[in-house]
Amino acid sequence: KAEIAIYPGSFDPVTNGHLDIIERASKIFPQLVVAVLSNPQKTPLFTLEERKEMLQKSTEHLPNVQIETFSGLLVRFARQKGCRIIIRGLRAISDYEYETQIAVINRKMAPEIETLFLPTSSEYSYLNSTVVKEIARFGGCLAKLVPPFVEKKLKEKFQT
Ligand code: COD
Repeated sequence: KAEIAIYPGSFDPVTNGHLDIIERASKIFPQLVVAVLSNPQKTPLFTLEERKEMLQKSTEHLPNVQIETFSGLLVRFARQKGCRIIIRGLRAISDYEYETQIAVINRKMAPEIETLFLPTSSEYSYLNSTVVKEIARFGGCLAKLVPPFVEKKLKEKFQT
């Protein structure tokens, strides 16, 4: 069946690990919505607009991927968009516990929406946005971890 899938996250900022999942999911589904969370309770390093823009730039080569922002419940936004598949990436066992918990809660709220997990590619198994920010803060090399313009943005934030 032709389905629109949704890949939600904070993307603060987008990393090559996220992009790997986006590229792989965009080959499986005819349309992929990447949904950036606006969460007023958290203070991200990058604004919602910055996070969206970085994702847009990094997915320019993928015509069936669109970047959106959302607040509130993910399943509500997914319904609005007509998405019945939520994509999540899995790295370690620790991801599994957290992710299955969220998937079960989402399924209780919206039984018609399924969560599908894609395993990380081995080269990105250690990678997350927190690690990237930590390296940027101390002026380390980000070349293989994020796209070049994300590296530039990180350097601007930390003035390294
Ligand atoms: N390899 C593979 N996958 C990866 C990698 C990597 N190197 N890095 C990250 N990922 C995956 C993550 O596992 C995740 O699936 C996705 O990429 C996004 O990651 P993050 O860290 O940017 O995003 P999260 O995990 O902070 O996103 C959380 C949500 C925004 C999905 C969640 O908070 C949410 O849905 N909030 C809205 C409120 C709601 O509906 N809550 C659910 C009910 S409690």
